[in-house]
Amino acid sequence: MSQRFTNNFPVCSRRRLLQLSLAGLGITGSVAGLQTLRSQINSPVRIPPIPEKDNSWENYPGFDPMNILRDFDYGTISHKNGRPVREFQITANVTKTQLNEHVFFNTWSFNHQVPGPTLRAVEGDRIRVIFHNQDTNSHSIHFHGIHPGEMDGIIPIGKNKKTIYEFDAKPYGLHLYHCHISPVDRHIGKGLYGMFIVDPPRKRPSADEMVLIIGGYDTNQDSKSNELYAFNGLPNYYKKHPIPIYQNQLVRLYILNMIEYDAPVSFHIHGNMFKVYPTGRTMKPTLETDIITMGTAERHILEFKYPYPGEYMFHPHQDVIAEKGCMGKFSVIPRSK
Ligand SMILES: [Cu+2]
Repeated sequence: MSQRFTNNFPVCSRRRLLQLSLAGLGITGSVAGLQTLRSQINSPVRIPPIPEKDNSWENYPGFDPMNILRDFDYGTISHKNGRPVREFQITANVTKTQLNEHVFFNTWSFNHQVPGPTLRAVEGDRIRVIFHNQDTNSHSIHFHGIHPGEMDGIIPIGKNKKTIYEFDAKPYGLHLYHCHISPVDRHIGKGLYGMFIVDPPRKRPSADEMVLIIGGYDTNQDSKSNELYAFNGLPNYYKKHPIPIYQNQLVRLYILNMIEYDAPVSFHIHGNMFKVYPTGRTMKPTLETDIITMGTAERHILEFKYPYPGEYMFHPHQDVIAEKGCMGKFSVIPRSK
């Protein structure tokens, strides 16, 4: 069984607490301030309850973007030569997917979901991905990051064939994986992509962590444009089912653009600003803004806290794309609840 976590918990030394208290609060020798800081850092991340879905077409059996949002697959862990080996099982399949009230689409999917599972490791871990192609078309898994050429995942894996991709997780940052079989636009556009997070050796601070992958669907299959767009697989899902987050709690958003055919798209949140860690390759933000633009396969870590309760949209500012399904909302819940 894979080990899965929905949040993380802080590990913080006394020295680090003192550094934070001095740098973050401007408190020198204040016992009360240090106690407050200690309670803030030591309080575990709270994940708000997910509201029940109504009895609509969305109960069609399939993947649920609300589950994909905070689901991290850490693999099955063993040890070899004193370091962790994380083994992941990934299949490629055809999954009949209901995109909205009227449109069914045969997605090509990793583990029967679009996007595929979010794979997660720590820099330096050994990664072993056992890939089983259960589709009739050939597929592969190509990872971004640093690895040897023979593990680059560009060789077609045929129907009912298996292969193993094995490499070291590096460098730390936010990466991705996708099928790399020609025509790649079709294989990605039908859903064969996912996120690959390599955590830095020194953990990032505790936060409500979540994944959003922007995708497009070429439902008329003309290989020219997309007719529908989505965050985490289903158009307009988070518009109808806002993502609950807590007021003043740090959100760490891993965002990736996987839209084919269109020019780069932006990501914008309402009522707030976010800090940007480009490609997740920095420990300090390089920018604070409320909109960022990404080409296909470009990705960033964004961090923010909402100071006021309420509902806030997020979407690309290419508004045609937003209106064709790439629209969502955060529901900011007062911390007292
Ligand atoms: Cu493919």
